[in-house]
Amino acid sequence: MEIITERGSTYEECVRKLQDKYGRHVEPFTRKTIRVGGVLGLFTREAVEVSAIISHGYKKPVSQNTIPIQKPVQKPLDFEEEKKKILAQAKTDPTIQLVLNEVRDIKQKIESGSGKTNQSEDHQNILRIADLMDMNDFSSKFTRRILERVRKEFSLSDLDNFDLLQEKVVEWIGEEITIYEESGFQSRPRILVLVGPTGVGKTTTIAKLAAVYGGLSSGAAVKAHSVKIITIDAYRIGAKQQIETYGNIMGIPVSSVESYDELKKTIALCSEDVDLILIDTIGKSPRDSVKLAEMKKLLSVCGSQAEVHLAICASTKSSDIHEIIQQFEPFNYRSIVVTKLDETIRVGNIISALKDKGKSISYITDGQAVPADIHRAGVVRFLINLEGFKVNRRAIEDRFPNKGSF
Ligand SMILES: Nc1nc2c(ncn2[C@@H]2O[C@H](COP(=O)(O)OP(=O)(O)OP(=O)(O)O)[C@@H](O)[C@H]2O)c(=O)[nH]1
Ligand SMILES: [Mg+2]
Repeated sequence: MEIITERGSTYEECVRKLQDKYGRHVEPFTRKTIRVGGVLGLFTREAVEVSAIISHGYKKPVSQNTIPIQKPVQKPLDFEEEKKKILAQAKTDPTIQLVLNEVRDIKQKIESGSGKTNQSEDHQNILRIADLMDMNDFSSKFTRRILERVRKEFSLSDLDNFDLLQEKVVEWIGEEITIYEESGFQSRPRILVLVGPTGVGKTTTIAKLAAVYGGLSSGAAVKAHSVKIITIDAYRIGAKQQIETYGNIMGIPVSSVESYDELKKTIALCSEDVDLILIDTIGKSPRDSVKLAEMKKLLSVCGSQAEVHLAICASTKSSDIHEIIQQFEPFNYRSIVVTKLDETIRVGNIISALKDKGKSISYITDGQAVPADIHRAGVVRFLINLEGFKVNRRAIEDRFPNKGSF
């Protein structure tokens, strides 16, 4: 007696195959459902495996005289061939490529320990730091980098000193923040354009900048310049009035333009007597690529000298920040204005995303008051906002001196 197994798409197919091979000497006795084919466990199919007993009386048919009866036998499953087909398809099919990339990412994450830490091996204080980073919404990639640095640069005895450890970590987080180097008023007029998604505070920020650079802000140690505001947001009800109201109160001229030619003419007309032109734009969804392209075309009149800044709200979730950064890339923006910092207590998401994308921060805004609630970006401001970390303010101020605040 011999036990053999046969695989096929259905139970009937397996039995037919067995009978073709062994005739009446075969007796199926178990069946089970299995999964076959696929790549990395994906795209597998269900199949059946049947085990059967071959009785003693079975002899291999060797006669050359017998003419085998040609039955319409289904081609047996060739699993190797199936696998090759799927792999070949995977190379050209974008959906399969996407899934495979995600599987690779997940695999990498699992292999590298999810970004947090290896719970069983790490020092207690490293785990505490990992939790604090998590609490502040830092990305797992960012946290992993900081923890690797801790493991590399801290001896076991130093790790016991939690105050020292957190002080260093705060400093290292600060090193990951890039502050925009303002070029100032070298070219005249300086043209500063603010783009960004809807409702992030662009118009309010333009008004704040106008007041600060126009010398209207009492606390700001900034020389008074002659400023002009141009808005290309002429279509939306209320948008024009909003910026004109600010302009009227501050005594700063505001022009509203609708086309490339109008913008060109307006810039040319005021170029002689204005130090700074601030351009407010229409809030755009990062998904609306057609409208973004139209606006880009209109703004191209400002030339490559124009400083474009992208406004992003501090509480935007990480995946959206990545999308915004990417979709506004065609504007060649130089830096990011982080708005509404007052509306969130967690800044890890924005710090991580900007580090990932290699972007600097130019200004931050932290309230609705014009012009009080705008500041030149500084590392310290982000660090003192960190939740749960004991921050030695004097030490970080020494380490990251402010380059002329307002
Ligand atoms: N809390 C807080 N609110 C702000 C800040 N900046 C602006 N705002 C408020 O956010 C709202 C939208 O501000 P806008 O300046 O109109 O935003 P916008 O980006 O120009 O909007 P759109 O032109 O519609 O795209 C207003 O109520 C502002 O007062 C800030 O830093 N903190
Ligand atoms: Mg606006």
